Amino acid sequence: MEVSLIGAPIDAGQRRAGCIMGPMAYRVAGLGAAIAELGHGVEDRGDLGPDAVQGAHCANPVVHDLDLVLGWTQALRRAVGAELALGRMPVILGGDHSLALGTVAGAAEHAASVGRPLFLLWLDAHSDFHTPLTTTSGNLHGTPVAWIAGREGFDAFGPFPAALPPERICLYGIRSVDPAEHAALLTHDIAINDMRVLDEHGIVAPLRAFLDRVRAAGGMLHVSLDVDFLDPSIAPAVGTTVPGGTTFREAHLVCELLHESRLVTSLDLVELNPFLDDRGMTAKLMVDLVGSLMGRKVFDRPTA
Ligand code: B3U
Ligand code: MN
Ligand code: MN
Repeated sequence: MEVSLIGAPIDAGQRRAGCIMGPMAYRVAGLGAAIAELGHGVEDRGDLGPDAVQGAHCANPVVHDLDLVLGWTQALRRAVGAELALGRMPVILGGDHSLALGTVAGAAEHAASVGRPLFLLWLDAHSDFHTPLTTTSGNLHGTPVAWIAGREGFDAFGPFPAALPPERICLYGIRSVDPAEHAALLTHDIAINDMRVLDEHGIVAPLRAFLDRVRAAGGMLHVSLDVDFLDPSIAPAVGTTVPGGTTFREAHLVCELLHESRLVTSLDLVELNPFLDDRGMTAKLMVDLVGSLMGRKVFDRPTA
């Protein structure tokens, strides 16, 4: 695999300072070397900046930093599309989750241009299914999945390029859903693997079922990994910790299955707030998880 690291130091999609240091923390924790060690080519494209956008309007007065988020969305959309067009795998180092408005748009545009369906795996404690009109926090990091699914209320963003039908979206690890998101999710047929589902069926079966669908459709797969997918005891460096997250071993298993599937074509690493970390443990864990996603194994069994 040829991997391109893209720094996206955006923190405008939420209110807690610190996410802006995310890309640098991944570099300090050795992300590039960890990927190269597994035999992949790695290019670090450095940090991206937002396009200049001014005067965007939203009818919901609590929404903040709309211009900045729009500027990042445009820049990331282009950057991800360009890497995929080169046949490379973009790995975006966030930055808060609003960056996925841009990365998934870029991936969707590329997939449409090559005639393949794009699938989305959202590894997160939250469903991020608000629209700018329903959010009560005003934080746009809680909105990407809604735009990607083609919901209304994103006038400032324009229509999502090739909106994903619900069967191509999989929410995984969910344990915090606001009432307006809940109501909207009930009217969409998106696979919601909340912790109730994962506790009952285990971490493997629901993921395998989704990956089988991606494979059968010849799809591309964008994975968006929010730090709060992980339990706060092992990943404290995130602004919105939610108890009851995935364990160290479950998270590695998810990443190993993703590697074995060979389906992942682009990846976001989001919401790391190094200011809240404990001696870099969260940054290091995220780097290790990317290692598992890119082929690191404890024991390499020959496959038939
Ligand atoms: N749903 C809440 C909380 C939230 C969403 N994503 C994160 N937090 N990280 C909101 O503000 O929309
Ligand atoms: Mn999120
Ligand atoms: Mn989250």
